Amino acid sequence: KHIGEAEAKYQAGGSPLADVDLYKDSNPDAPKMSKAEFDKARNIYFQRCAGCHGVLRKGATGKPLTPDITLARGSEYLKVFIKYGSPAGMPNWGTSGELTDDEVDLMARYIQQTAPTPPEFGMADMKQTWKVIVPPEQRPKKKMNNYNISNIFSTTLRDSGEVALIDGDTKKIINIVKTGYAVHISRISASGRYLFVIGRDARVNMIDLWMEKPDNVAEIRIGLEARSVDTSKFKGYEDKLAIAGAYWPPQFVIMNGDTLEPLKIVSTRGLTVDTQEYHPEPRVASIVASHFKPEFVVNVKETGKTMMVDYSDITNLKMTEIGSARFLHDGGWDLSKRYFMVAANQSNKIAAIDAKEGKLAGMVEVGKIPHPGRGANFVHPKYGPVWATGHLGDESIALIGTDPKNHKQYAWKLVENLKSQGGGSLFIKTHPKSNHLYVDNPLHPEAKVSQSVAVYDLKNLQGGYKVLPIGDWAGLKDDGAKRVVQPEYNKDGNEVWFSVWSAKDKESAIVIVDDKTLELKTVIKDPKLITPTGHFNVYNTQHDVY
Ligand code: DHE
Repeated sequence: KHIGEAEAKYQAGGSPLADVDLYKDSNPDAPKMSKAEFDKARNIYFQRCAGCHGVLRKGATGKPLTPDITLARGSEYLKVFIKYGSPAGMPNWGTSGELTDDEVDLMARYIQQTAPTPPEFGMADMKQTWKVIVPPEQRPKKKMNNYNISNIFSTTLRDSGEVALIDGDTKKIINIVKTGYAVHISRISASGRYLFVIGRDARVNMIDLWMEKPDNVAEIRIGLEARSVDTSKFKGYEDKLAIAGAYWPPQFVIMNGDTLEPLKIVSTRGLTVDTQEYHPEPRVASIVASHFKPEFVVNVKETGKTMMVDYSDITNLKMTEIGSARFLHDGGWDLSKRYFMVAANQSNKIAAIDAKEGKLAGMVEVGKIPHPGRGANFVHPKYGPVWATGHLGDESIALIGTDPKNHKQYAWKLVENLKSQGGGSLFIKTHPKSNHLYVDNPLHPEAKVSQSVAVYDLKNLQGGYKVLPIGDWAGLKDDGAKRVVQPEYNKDGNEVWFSVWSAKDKESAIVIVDDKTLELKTVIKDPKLITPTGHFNVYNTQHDVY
């Protein structure tokens, strides 16, 4: 199996646009399709193909598939490509059994039609979906429960469209909260009171952790498909504003931090950083809130630009546009929280964005398809503060120097490469109180690797890694995929939590490891823990500890 395929399958996670009824009369030059055939193909396209090839099929990490190109190739050629895949990363949808020959034929005809354009989603649409479930004046004036809320974990239950709030002290489920579908991330307001989550379907939920039983207090849809949300953290603006970014339409929206009332929508359509050509659908990837200025750091995938959005005056909105490389995806702060390290994943680079000066501090060539999550920060005996990322496309762990003041010669350089279990890594994590660095490999083709995690001793990085069989430790009753996803520490930094993620009809679990002994501490199992993926500790997320 070639590496690009893991990346392509990862991007084929399914889009809510699959359910939007879009039918265009077929292109007169394209092979004929009935409406029923078109609808079926459109659904498959948004489930499997749009992640790489784009909603409008203009190309992103995958090649463009507009009719000017596909008609010239012709049905027979396209069918072979779809069925058998290509070494460049196109999955073998036919021979892998995921599409039948009839479906391969259908898709070959579909991509010769003009791509249907999904509708826009503006202020009126947002307002229609906006609900204040508990208005601010009816909310508690103080914390009404006995939970140690800074050690709560918000765990995505991907396929059930919920998050589980789990008490990090007792390991008991506090509540299962209804949210959008396949919540991508959880973020915490500056005060630590409010939890914000966003579903793939662009539904944002705001949960009040002060309620006797923490639950939703507001909700809105900000588009048709999305991945990112955050809230204002600069002094004087704590809990004041929220922001969410959409994949479709390509835009972000600034909202009231109390109620989610939408205030200002900004389009990200524009020119790419390198060839400076117009791109019709630059998706909003990671968003973080700056600690240095009243700014949101908004990373735009297809244009390869980071927008520093000044929220101090949203009527006269000022934005600094920092160009780096395509295609910006995920990232996290360095140890000082001044530099945002963002993966330009198809360029195999990490860009360091200086949030204090509002400019590009450096670009570092790393391994194939860096995928840090938020990355991992620690102090290296020789290189000083470093930030680390794993990769989807190879087995390297890149350590990058992040201290231009006291370790100038190493700043924004790849100072060391560690070897891990293999590619297919999504997340890496450490904690200021820990001597360990954990690296997952949920997309590795071998079960032995995808069901385990590698741990390095920060005091002896050259000593290699130890493998913890997290999937086995879960002791699940059926033989699911058991992909081990996302190491996350508790507040004290002495436990590490992992999701053991199997399909929705199979048992999944959360496995907790004692960080000192690297032994199993607890397994959380519950019939309600359906497809757990990301999990976010309140304190560590609130303070950007990673
Ligand atoms: Fe993610 C972070 C997009 C697939 C779990 N993911 C992110 C971010 C983006 C993103 C833009 C950064 C958000 C931020 O910091 O503001 N993810 C995408 C995709 O486009 C992609 C490739 C394909 C898709 O169809 O969604 C994708 N992601 C996945 C998965 O398959 C995962 C494992 C499970 C799932 O939800 O489907 C997954 N992504 C996560 C998690 C984070 C994340 C847990 C947050 C990591 C963190 O530590 O901050």
